[in-house]
Amino acid sequence: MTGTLPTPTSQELTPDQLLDAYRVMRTIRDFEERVHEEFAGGDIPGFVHLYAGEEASAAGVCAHLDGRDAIASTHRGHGHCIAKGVDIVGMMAEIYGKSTGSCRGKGGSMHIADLSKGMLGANGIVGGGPPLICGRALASKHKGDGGVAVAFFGDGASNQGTTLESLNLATVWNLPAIFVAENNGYAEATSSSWSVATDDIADRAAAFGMPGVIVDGFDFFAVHEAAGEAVARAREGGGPTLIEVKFTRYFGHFEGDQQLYRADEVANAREKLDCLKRFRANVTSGGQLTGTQLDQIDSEVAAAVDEAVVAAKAAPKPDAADLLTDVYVSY
Ligand SMILES: Cc1ncc(C[n+]2csc(CCOP(=O)(O)OP(=O)(O)O)c2C)c(N)n1
Ligand SMILES: [Mg+2]
Repeated sequence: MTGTLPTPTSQELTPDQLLDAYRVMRTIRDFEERVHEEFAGGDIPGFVHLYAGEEASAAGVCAHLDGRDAIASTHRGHGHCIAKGVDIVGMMAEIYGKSTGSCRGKGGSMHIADLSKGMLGANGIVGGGPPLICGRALASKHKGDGGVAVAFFGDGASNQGTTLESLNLATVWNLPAIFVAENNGYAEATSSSWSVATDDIADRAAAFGMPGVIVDGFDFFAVHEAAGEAVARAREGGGPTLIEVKFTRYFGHFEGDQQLYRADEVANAREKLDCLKRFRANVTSGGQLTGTQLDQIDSEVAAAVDEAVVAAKAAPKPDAADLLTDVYVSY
């Protein structure tokens, strides 16, 4: 049941939904471009993996989710957090390791979580998210709360046993689960053409008895349509789906990666495939939105990201006394 869907258009969404989608993608892009600059300045501790270029995946999937739903993310998690509604002021402070951060500065970039938003966490364990969402989806199924759970994971993570076991369990338990394989062509510096046994990750869906679809990850509308079908099926008790989203990440695997394993693919993608440019062309040529409306969002987002950085820099670090707080969950 693997297939590629026809390219949908902006006609199916209201102007407000289009504005929301654009704001999410623009916020992710600006946030990531700014973290890239700030990291180079040397004030951000730890490892940072940026999501720029992949915005349409997080935005297209999370547009269908609400307060009942949860997502599990990856080490490249900022975009997933933003698309699920996590506050960027708290996120930026977290990345700076400050006490006002989403996890009080103790997690950093790779561990941002906000359970109040259904964001179960970025995750330093490659393949860590799929088992988590099986648990969350099983809980929703038993509670009958209509919730779905989504795991975003990379092409590298698609080879992990945890991911393959989760795909199996999701079908065996008929879970309201969605697996979004974000195939950016590399796991660190290793090309997926070397490491993934099938041409397409979506082909693996058949082995686990679920539908598998491939979408152009530079096209918000393609992701949105595929995710809409998967979420509707999951909510109706129709079980899990595997969606493979193909695109290119714009920055290195981590900040500091020299990227000796690739040449001009980023410049080409930024110029010819970019999801924000395509979205703008689509909605303005179709007459749903004007360039002025989008420019307005650009300015608001730029100001909001700037404020988040200023606040993060000014915020205090956690105290030594905070070391032993939040270690155990209390019920
Ligand atoms: C279990 C585990 N093995 C290895 C690593 C080291 N590691 C961190 S990111 C990464 C590559 C992940 O590639 P992919 O899943 O394609 O995600 P991408 O970075 O491309 O978004 C690896 C091997 C890890 N963090 N966890
Ligand atoms: Mg990858």
